[in-house]
Amino acid sequence: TAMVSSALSASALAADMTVGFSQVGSESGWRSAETNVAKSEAQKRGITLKIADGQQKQENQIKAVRSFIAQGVDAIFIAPVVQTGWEPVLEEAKDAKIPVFLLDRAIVVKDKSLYMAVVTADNVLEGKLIGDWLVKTVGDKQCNVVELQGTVGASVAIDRKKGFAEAIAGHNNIKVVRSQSGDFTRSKGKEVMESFIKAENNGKNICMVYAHNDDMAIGAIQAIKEAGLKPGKDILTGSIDGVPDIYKAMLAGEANANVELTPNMAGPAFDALEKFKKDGTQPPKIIKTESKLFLPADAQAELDKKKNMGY
Ligand code: GYE
Repeated sequence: TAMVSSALSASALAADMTVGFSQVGSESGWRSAETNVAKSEAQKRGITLKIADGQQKQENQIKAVRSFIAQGVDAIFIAPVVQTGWEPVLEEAKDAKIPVFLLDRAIVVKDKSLYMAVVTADNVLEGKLIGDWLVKTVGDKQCNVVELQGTVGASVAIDRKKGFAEAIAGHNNIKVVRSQSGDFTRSKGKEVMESFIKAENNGKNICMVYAHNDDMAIGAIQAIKEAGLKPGKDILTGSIDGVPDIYKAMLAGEANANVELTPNMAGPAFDALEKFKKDGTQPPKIIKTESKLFLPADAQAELDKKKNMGY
């Protein structure tokens, strides 16, 4: 009977759990897919998930976390818009003994015990994979790159910039001539790309656009077309996420390289949380998701794969 009752209480635990999720917003297709997957992963497990949309503002996210603490949730998930400024609210969660999991972006804190684990890709590697691809693709040719950065202060933007820079370092024919934030959105990506094109001889001085996410790349592709140039040919593209539209652009010959990022960040966090609640198992501090480069030849298969992934 002891075994039966402990098995019962373990499953009852998951079913009774409420998790508060402070989401960044809905700035990108990937982000919306992440939200959708979080909902279905919670439902699958019988966990009640409360989602607060931070609308890309840290102050909104901090308010949401405080409200989750006040409601006495069993755990808090945060996709932190920027990497700094989280200590005070995380101290409050710690005092309330509520475990915190970070999803898809990291934070900078002295005291690592302020969160249980972060589920994230190696974002430096993502940037490096695109940079390595470019080095191989252009060979000795001169190549001026324009870079569309993600949200200023976001760990993923900092890391993706770093990885790309590392890959092209020492290749003096490749140079980042302009770099600016497009805030991870399609509209900002397009707008900033338009200004890059104007500043670089109507785009004729640009060999490649490196975008920290696909949505900005898709905006950039639009800007390139409107300037009378051919995306994917006159100006190469490389970006990160793997949203369906980037594979469609690849199939149309308008995008060249992509690193896929799973939108399932909540699943591994729920797994770790359930284990922790059951017998106190501490998860690894970093729960790493896979990063892989995809080229146009893979685009159709990738597009098909996306059907059941929250897009
Ligand atoms: O790549 C981008 C989103 O933090 C990993 O945020 C996430 C990034 C993702 O807006 O599309």
